[in-house]
Amino acid sequence: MSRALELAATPGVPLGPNPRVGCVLLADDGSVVAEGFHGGAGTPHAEADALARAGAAARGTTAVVTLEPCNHTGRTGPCAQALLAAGVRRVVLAQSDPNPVAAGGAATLAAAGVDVATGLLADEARALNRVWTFAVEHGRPFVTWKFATTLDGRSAAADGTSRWVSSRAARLDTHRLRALSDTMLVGTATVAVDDPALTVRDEEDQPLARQPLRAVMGLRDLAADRRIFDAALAGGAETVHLRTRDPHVALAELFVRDRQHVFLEGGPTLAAAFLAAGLVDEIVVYVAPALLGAGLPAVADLGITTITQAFRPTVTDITVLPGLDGEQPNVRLTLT
Ligand code: AOF
Ligand code: ZN
Repeated sequence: MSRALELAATPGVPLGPNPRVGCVLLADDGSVVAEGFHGGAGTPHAEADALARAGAAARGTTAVVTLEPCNHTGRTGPCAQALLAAGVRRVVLAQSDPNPVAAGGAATLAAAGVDVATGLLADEARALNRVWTFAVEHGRPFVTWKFATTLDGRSAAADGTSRWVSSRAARLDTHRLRALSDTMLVGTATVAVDDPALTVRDEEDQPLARQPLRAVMGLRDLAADRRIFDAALAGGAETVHLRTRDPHVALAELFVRDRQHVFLEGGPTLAAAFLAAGLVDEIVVYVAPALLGAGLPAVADLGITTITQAFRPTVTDITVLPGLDGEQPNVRLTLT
């Protein structure tokens, strides 16, 4: 199963909307007959990939697979049927499929007389597909709220300027994290005031080939000349204006568009709305060694009036980002 997890994590597989899955076919003596992995939506599932490589040698083998074999015909055929047709005798799987459309393969296989064992390295398999699992189980995208702050909790100066609170190293790190999401989301006020391009760029400031969806939410009309609407600037990245103030509605609309990981980038009103709705699943904050004394907070009023009401997320990582070109280091905190 460790090997199947490695196969699932094969580099270069495009991000979402499908999970990463690996499969190893074993002979009775424990030797590997064939290996396979899923290369992204529309390509063969991991089991089908391994079965194709094994050919007739698949008969009588044990299939070790990181996700419950699917039981449905989606973009490709059902893996449970393919395993049966190939004569696989035993299936060992890690994570049960949380997707109700595809689930049921374990029961189908067992009913046909295949010996099925579930749960081996299930935590590792869930962690590998953390965002996909979350989105399927909750019926909405996973939300990462990212902000940059000074030592005294300011994300912009009193005149609204925020270029740049954090260091170049921190901004490069932000682009790396943006690229791991499938959607960047800001409020209409941020687009009107800051006019961000919301593109993902490399160290040479060139747009990456794959750009996350650029989403803006809020009721305010936006001028067409805002940089977020400039497709040429972003290597063809799409933009959507969600005409709602309700985070639940916005996430529902994004989920319908197969979005699984929203990178929420402000501003303070939008962040407060998501926090108040309990819709922030992870926080990434860049702390810069700067003091403003006055200025705009990262998040608007949450209605908290006394210290016992403080929102206290759990720190999962602290990383120092060394300064580039003589800049001071910044600190990145990750919290859930
Ligand atoms: C498997 N093996 O390798 C994967 C599975 O649209 P489709 O046909 O690609 O189906 C996608 C769904 O199938 C996905 O949401 C998940 O439930 C399951 N993925 N199942 O047996 C695989 N990638
Ligand atoms: Zn399948």
